[in-house]
Amino acid sequence: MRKLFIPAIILISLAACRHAGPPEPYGPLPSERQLAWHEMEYYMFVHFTVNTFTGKEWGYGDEGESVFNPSEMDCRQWARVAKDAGMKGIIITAKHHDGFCLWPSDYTEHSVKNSVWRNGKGDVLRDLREACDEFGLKMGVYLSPWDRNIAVYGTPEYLEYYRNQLHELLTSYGDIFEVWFDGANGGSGYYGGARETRRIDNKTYYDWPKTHELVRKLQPDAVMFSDAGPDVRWVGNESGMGSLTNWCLLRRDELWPGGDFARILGEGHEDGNYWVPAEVDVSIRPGWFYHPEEDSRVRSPENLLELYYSSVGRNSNLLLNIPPDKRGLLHEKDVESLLAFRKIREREFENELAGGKAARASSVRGRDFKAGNVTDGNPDTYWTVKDGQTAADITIDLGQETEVNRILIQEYIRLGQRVREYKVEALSDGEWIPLTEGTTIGYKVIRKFPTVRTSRVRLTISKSGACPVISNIELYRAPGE
Ligand code: FUL
Repeated sequence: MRKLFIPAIILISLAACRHAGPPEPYGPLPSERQLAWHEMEYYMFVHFTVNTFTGKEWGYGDEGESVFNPSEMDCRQWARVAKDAGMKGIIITAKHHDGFCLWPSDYTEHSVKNSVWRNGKGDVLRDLREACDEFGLKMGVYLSPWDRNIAVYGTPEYLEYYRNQLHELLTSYGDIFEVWFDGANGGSGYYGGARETRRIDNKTYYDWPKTHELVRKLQPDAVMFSDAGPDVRWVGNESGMGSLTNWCLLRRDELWPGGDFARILGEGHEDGNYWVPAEVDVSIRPGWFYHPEEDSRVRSPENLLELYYSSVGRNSNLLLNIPPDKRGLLHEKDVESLLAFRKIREREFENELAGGKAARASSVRGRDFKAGNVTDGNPDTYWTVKDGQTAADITIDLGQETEVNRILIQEYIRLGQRVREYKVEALSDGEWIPLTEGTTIGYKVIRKFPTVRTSRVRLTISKSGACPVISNIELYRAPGE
């Protein structure tokens, strides 16, 4: 009897262990379209319009269509460069504040159709679609809500105009991954000849919910960006800086595009009731549009790498603007810097040291959620602990003394964003020494620290909204330091 009884207990507890189910989701969760967006990480912004030819940043709206005349227009060059740079998509200013449309819109005369470029038969959006398809890139559109050209701007009629244009863009150019709604509204403009200042109420004028509905209907897989989402939020600055504390969560109903929310947008809201992650938009040059006098002020590859750490490394996507010049080409200086940035980025993350290495945790929820899941290279497996445990640690055993100076950590965000405080330490001469510490993790953080020689690296999560769920940890020895 006794002999039978003991194995039965073991069997029962083994079975319980094996069948421990996944934790319940915690808080707001990302949609499938947002999950796909997170994985985009790094893509190109293209600012191109009459400003490229007039030298302005904000066209007044009275520019003649003939001004737009790129001499060597080639969207394939943009796409090839984006691909070679390691980017996954391109978002284009289909219409900037000046109101000039890069596609032959049926709703205005102020577009490429009345330019001399290709005798009015050109369509930048069509060219870009073909180029993106050829190079395996996703495509996104920016359609400025502020329009300084059109007479009806400021009236309800404009909203119909704006939605008609959105309808054209979202039905004529294939799958769109992101629709970009700018919050800028400056006031003065041409407005069909009125040449006056028009003020609108950012909060109410655009009736955003109706526009959002239209986008959802026409392109259900597209995310919508604005200061306040609904799917992706502005990071609150244009200098390339993601916030160190960065919740993918937002009380988005309290905010609206163009409102004064820069500080909130950096961190998001820990108690936000929607998943609205941050996107860092920044230009490779001082301006958003091409100006020859800025040719000497293109960001260096090293500077771009810093931007990468302060955006992708801080749980944000990086939307990097590379403005085409008057030829309609990305300028040689920008291309050179961009491609060199790819090289140094690849060198930075060349040697992943944790992959396949053993890991041990302070506790484990069950067999399916073991510590080793963080080093198995599979984004669908994760380490987690029992419900109610909001502090835990996990140690990666590198097997031998190894130099390390970067750590990459990812939460399994399908179950929500949880971690509020963590630290990373290394075992050195029998003692745990601090390497780095932080607050939020989310989709991804990458942290730098001075090179250390160690055989073990430990991540300790000291505060978490619910049991932490970590899908991936990577360690690197980047050159230098
Ligand atoms: C701002 C605009 O005013 C700039 O011209 C640029 O398009 C930038 C991305 O957004 O709000």
